[in-house]
Amino acid sequence: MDATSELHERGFVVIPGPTRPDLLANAYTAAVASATSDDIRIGSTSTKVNDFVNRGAEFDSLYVFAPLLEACCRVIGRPFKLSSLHARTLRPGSPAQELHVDVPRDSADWPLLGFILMVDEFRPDNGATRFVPGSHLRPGKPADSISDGRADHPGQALACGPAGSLLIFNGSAWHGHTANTSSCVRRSLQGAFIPRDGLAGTDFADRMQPETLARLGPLARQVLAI
Ligand SMILES: O=C(O)CCC(=O)C(=O)O
Repeated sequence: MDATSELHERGFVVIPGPTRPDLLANAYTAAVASATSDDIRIGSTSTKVNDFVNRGAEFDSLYVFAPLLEACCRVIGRPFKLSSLHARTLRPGSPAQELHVDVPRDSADWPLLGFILMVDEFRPDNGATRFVPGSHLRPGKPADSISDGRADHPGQALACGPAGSLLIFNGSAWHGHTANTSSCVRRSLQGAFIPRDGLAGTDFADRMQPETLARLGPLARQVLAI
């Protein structure tokens, strides 16, 4: 099945990403290390760092990557913008995340196109994202029919890939990270596109740094709605 059909029918697809994995890992490490506390959120399973639009040129190619924007055209189907782009480091020993959809269907932010750039390889033992293929084609969210959202789902499939892979998914597909039973972190850059008239998670116009703005071309400015 080609990538377009896979995204349409299964609700997710893994393709090679735009950045060399070694350069990506180095840039991620440096960017996370230099973030200030107001942009860092330490949750029960993960540490997140906000706004990877303003954390270095190494990340610029991601949110204008042609296959990602093509996926937005298909899934969102009308003018769209980047809503968020953050780092997520999933700690070793973390349990599985509940299956969920990213936005309700009656939200102004629907349809949502999500993406995850794998800074580390995504494997069955380190928390690879799971999906229930085809679930985006049916109305309803996991909590409507599942009592334990963390439990394995009989129909689930793992989105595994080598470092540098890009996972693209329909935000209505039931998904969540699996348990990280390995002894290492699972690092990723995660983001979402939403309809242009939706409410972005991050106000990129407000946060825009002069040095970022200076290097952004017309496509990036369009995608960021700045
Ligand atoms: O980190 C992952 O694998 C999935 C993340 C996710 O689904 C979320 O944060 O909503």
